[in-house]
Amino acid sequence: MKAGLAEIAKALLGAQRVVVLSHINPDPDAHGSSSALALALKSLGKTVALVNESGLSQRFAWIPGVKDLVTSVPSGNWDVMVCCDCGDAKRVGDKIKDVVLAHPLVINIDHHASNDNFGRHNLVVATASSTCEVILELLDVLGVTLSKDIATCIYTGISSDTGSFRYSSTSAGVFAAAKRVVEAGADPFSVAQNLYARNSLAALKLQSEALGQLKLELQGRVAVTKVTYGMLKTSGADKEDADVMVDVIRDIEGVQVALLLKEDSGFWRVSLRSRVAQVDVAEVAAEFGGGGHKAAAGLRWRKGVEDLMPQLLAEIEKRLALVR
Ligand SMILES: [Mn+2]
Repeated sequence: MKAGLAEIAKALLGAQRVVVLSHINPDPDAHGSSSALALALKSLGKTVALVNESGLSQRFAWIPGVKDLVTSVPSGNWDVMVCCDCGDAKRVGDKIKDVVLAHPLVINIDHHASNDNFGRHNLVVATASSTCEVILELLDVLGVTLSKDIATCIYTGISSDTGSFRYSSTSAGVFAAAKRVVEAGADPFSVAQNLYARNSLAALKLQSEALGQLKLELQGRVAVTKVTYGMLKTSGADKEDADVMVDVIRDIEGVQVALLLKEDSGFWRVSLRSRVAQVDVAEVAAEFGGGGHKAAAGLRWRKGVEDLMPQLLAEIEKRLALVR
């Protein structure tokens, strides 16, 4: 059994009132893992608050259990706080972070290699495809029966964090976990429709605008584009519609690293993707205060992007020099 698993199960079984959190701007793995755990704990008779500081966006409203989500920790005494898919405590959001840091019993369940083990108990499995895959192991130790809803949550996080079973994290264990949750009632077709086949026209217009801005750097090995507020306005798309752009430009033949610069209120949000082992974008992002995974990472930049780009490209170039 993985280190941390038994003590986390013990802490959760001994608790009555549990807060389950996930990171701001939640992706399907954040929603899926936290919702699966919340549903599981409820099935064991616990009182559960499912909390996300950013709240629920309509595009993910189909994920089971998310309708119960609230944006701050409800008052009262909570025995345990569980953070799902958060590389560090700040990821829960600026307001909730202090509540988490002040709590004596924080459980940290994650798969980011950069995780700083901020919990009292930590279950960080960097080889796992997704936090949902880790949660599935925990549910077994908790003795939870997989309902169709729990299974759907877990399948959703695994599918999304593996890029629909395409990324290098797609191990035999991923398929074993997927098999189990499909047998328990998760429907791959309906999850795929919800995750990948609900693009709005506005999102496609934004993509076309962002592709118009595409630049190839370092002899075509780095693709860069940006999404400004102006582009969101003219296309009618929302901020989340921009996120997928970085994966689109990463998949251009010959591109090894992709960068997407998104304008936010007072800062730039930069998404980094790598297709080569020599360029660990979590490491690159960490140079600028960010973090993430080897192949997918992010950072925030408070100054102009004109300052950032040369520095960022220099860090990437150093690492690309190691690629044959
Ligand atoms: Mn994840």
